[in-house]
Formats: sequence, structure tokens, C-alpha cells
Amino acid sequence: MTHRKDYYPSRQAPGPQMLERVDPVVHAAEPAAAPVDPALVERYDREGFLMLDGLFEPGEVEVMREELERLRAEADAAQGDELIREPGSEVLRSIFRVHRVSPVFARLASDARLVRLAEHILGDRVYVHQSRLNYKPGFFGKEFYWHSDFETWHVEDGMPRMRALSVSISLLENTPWNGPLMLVPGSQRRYVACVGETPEDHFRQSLRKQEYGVPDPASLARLVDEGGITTATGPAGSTVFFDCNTMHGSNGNITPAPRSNVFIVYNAVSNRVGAPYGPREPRPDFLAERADFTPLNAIEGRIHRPRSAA
Ligand code: 6CS
Ligand code: FE
Repeated sequence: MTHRKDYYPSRQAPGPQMLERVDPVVHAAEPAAAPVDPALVERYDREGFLMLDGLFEPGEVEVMREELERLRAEADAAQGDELIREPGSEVLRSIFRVHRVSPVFARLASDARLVRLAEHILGDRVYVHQSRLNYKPGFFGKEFYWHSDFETWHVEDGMPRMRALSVSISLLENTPWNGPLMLVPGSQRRYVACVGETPEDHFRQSLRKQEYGVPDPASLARLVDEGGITTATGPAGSTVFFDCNTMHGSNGNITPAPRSNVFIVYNAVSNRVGAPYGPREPRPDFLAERADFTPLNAIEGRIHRPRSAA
């Protein structure tokens, strides 16, 4: 392969480094064409995320929550790399690739309300790079340590540039106590190059408890000092769009109330993944789409219970 420039080197230098982002946060050619209030997109540009309440109707959230439970029951009797258990217990933590196995979440991934806004922000057509359910069970749900998703997707999956975003939809109420998503406003403009070589088959460990590709305390302190922390609390159905490089994490959940969310990651088709920038071997395709970069066709209308819910 010919020389390929690495704009965001990480896990290479002996010490941490804070680099400037070289890509725009909002790629939209026409800000006024936003499918939501353009002020929200301006905010996304500044802060690295935006929150929408009431994007989905209660009935739609109910359908998704039933599907979450159905998949959990199925997972209990199953084994597979895409089923991630909590560290220190066998309680279900995450299920990946749900947009490929579940008709409800496949439908969600193509939903016009999500796809059009993702296309607007990313200034391109989009495909799903990754999808997952996070269960964050009551009592046992462990934290997700601070990280930039892009750092991992770049180093381990070969995502070239910052032109991707995550949508997280809460399927249960997110309170200040049950380990809600925390985001650092403004952090999307900085790239914290992390320290330490990636161990082989890192995903087996990192998805339970991440220890490589995490930012150093001094860089984190600086980002939080500059931007503070915003907590994404709200009723079931609350939706957050956040940039692939926004620093985020969540605390453990020792309350009785689980905090379950569905995540869909949209990547610009022009930013499809190639060879990883770190390890030779890419991660398995349940974590990163590597074959099908067909742009999604947005589906209008409401999400319904699948007819043949066998
Ligand atoms: O490794 C990954 O790709 C995933 N890990 C985390 C903690 N967040 C984003 C992504 O789903
Ligand atoms: Fe993440």
C-alpha cells in the first residue's frame, strides 16, 4: 500500500499528547437546511453533542424496550462474541450488531429522523459503522471509563477521519444516579493521543473494562477544566447525537434501576474504514462494518411492533 497519512496518531509516542482536530465538526454545506432547529446544530458544533427530547413517541420507545428485553432473554441462552458480560459477573453488559439481527433496530437505524440529521451534520450519505445495546444493569452495571470513540475506531478499525457520530437513545429513564452518559463540551476539538501499545484481541477486554486507548489524567483534567461535564439525563426516549471525538464516559450503576440505551454509529460513506492505524489485524465485523458501505435509505414514519413477532 502507498503511504497513507495518519492525521490522528495514537498509542505510538511514549507520552500523551493533545493534538488539534483537523476536520470540521459540522460538515453541512447549508446550515439552513438542517432537519432540526439550526441553533441545535450550532450547539453541536460548539459542544460536540445535541440532545433531543420527544423525537420518538412513547409507543415507539415501548416497542424498542420490548425488543431490548427479547434480545436479552435470547442472549441468556446464547454465546457469542457480540454478547459482552459485565466484568466480575456474567450479567449482560452489551449486545453489538443489533441493527443486523433485530428487525426493530434495523428499522431504527434507517429512521429518517436519525439518518437525515446524521447526513446533515456529516455532509454526506451515511452507513452504520457499529450498533449496540448497553444494558447498564441495576446493582452490577460497571462504568465506561472516559474515552473518545474515534481514538479506538481510528487505531483499531481504520477509520481515517473525524466524520462519524453516535446516536444514543435511552430506553429507560436516565437519572443522575443510574450511571447516565457524561460528555465534556468542547472536547471534540482536541485529540488526546493515548499511551500504550494495543494488546492482541484487545476488544475481549476493552468492551468489559477499557484500559488502553484511554486518555491520561492530566489531559482529561484540562478538558474538563475548559468545558465542564454535561450529564445526559431524561425520560425514556431522550436522544443524544454526539461527535465521534467527544470525550465521554459513565459511572457504574449501583441503584436498583437499570439504565439501558441503544447506540447507532453513523459514518460518512466517504470516510469508510480501511486498514487499522494501529494493530495489523482489524477488529471483527460485529464491532466495525468492513464490507457493506451502502448508504442507508431513510425510512419515514413511526416505528411499529414487527408483525410476525414469533
Ligand atoms: O470499542 C468500541 O468501539 C466501543 N467502545 C466504547 C466504550 N464506546 C464506543 C464503542 O461502542
Ligand atoms: Fe463510547
